Amino acid sequence: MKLLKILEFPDPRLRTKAKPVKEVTNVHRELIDNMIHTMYESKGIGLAATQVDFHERILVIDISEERDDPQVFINPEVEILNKDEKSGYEEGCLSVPGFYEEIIRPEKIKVTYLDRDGKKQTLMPEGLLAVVIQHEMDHLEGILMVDYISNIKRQRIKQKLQKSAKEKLAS
Ligand code: QAP
Ligand code: CO
Repeated sequence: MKLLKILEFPDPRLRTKAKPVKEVTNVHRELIDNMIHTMYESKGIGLAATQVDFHERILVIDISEERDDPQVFINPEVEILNKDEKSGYEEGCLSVPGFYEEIIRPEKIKVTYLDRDGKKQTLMPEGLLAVVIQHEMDHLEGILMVDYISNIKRQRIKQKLQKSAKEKLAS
């Protein structure tokens, strides 16, 4: 298994819109295994292919306490079941390390996707899983958590991350 490099905000590659997976192949399955490994090593609960600079529509998520229940979503599509029911959650992002912000999103969604065998699946997730799916699907559109917060806060986060990236390069 390979540890993949996770792109960090404001890397412009995070703004790439991912293309649908035409057919789930072993190349995809190998990437998925590496993404799951990378998510666990980084103590994450979700990772989108965009974040590891692969621009096809793939997500991996594990919200289990035991970290032994990886879920794979290929070509996910979300339907918002109730536009008026929203809730806030303190979100983090492996591409925005060290920062957490409350983001308001719809609560009730239905997700249709392919699993790692290319089989079509449907899910009506609740709570954290619904939040993480929406957060990760944003990545496939080139949208980041920081796009939902004020410009001033986003600028501050950008400066701090650029500063630590520079320090890491120099060390
Ligand atoms: C998305 O994000 C998410 O800053 C997944 O230093 C997370 O796994 C959606 C992480 C929470 C909703 C709620 C972040 C790890 C992990 C950090 C993650 C960090 C280390 C983020
Ligand atoms: Co993220």
